[in-house]
Amino acid sequence: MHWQCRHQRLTIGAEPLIMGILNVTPDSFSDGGRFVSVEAALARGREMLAAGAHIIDIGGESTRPGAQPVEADAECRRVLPVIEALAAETGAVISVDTMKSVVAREAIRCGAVIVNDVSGMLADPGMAAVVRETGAGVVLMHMPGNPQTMQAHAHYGSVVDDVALWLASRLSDALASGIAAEAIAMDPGIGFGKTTDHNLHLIAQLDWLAELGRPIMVGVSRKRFIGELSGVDVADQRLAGSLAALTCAVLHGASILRVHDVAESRQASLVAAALRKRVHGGAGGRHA
Ligand code: HH2
Repeated sequence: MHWQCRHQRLTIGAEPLIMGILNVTPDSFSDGGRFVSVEAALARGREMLAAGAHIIDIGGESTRPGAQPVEADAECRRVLPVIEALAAETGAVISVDTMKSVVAREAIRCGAVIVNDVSGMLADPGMAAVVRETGAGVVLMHMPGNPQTMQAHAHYGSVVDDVALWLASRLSDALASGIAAEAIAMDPGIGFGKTTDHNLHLIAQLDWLAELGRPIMVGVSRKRFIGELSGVDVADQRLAGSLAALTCAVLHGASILRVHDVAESRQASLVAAALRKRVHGGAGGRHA
């Protein structure tokens, strides 16, 4: 399978793609405030590429529960200089984490090739046109409501069925608006309007989402459910738990992994992907 992101054709195959997180925000839950200057953000981007990241996801608005929205102008001022400089210097595959079509269009002009929209293109009616016209790749993520309200929406019949149905409907709307199937990736939105139990169900039954026929991305890195399960309050001390969740996600079909800790996640993902091949009867067979 391929993920076509403008001129970049990413292979979705044996090796999961690692998307390194670069939040140019003062308030993100884990790395907020650390990379607000262009120089610090660039240095972090270079560091993640050297550690083996395939994609750098640059965001200028925190989506943690209860985070305050940011105006488009301010979001552009945060992300555009970093995208432009990193794209020019490294030629890296860059994704912009935004729900605003204006920010997405400008980010693509500056060199981004993927729009990571945590609202599944529902927040801004102009988003689908930007994706279609530019040929950018797009991540359609499940989030009920918005970051201010999503935890109040953490009620499902069956979380896996409900998220799969929601994503299927976002996928068919995207196709109906003229976006190519090859440009689309899907994400269950771990931690977005979900309890720990919901997150566990989604990760352990990710295979159902793979039935949609598009690459599955997951973001478990350092999230609150890892802290709840392990009793670790400090987000950047949740690496081991994050790798456990990431391994399970890969075993169940995740092929794009949004992470803070690139080298460690890449190592875990390569081992998990090799195991996945054996679990599902790939090369070598049962007794090899
Ligand atoms: N999680 C976050 C942000 N964007 N995008 C996708 N596709 N999937 C995710 O799971 C996802 C995402 C939240 O994490 P982070 O960016 O580290 O924090 P914040 O939103 O506070 O900036």
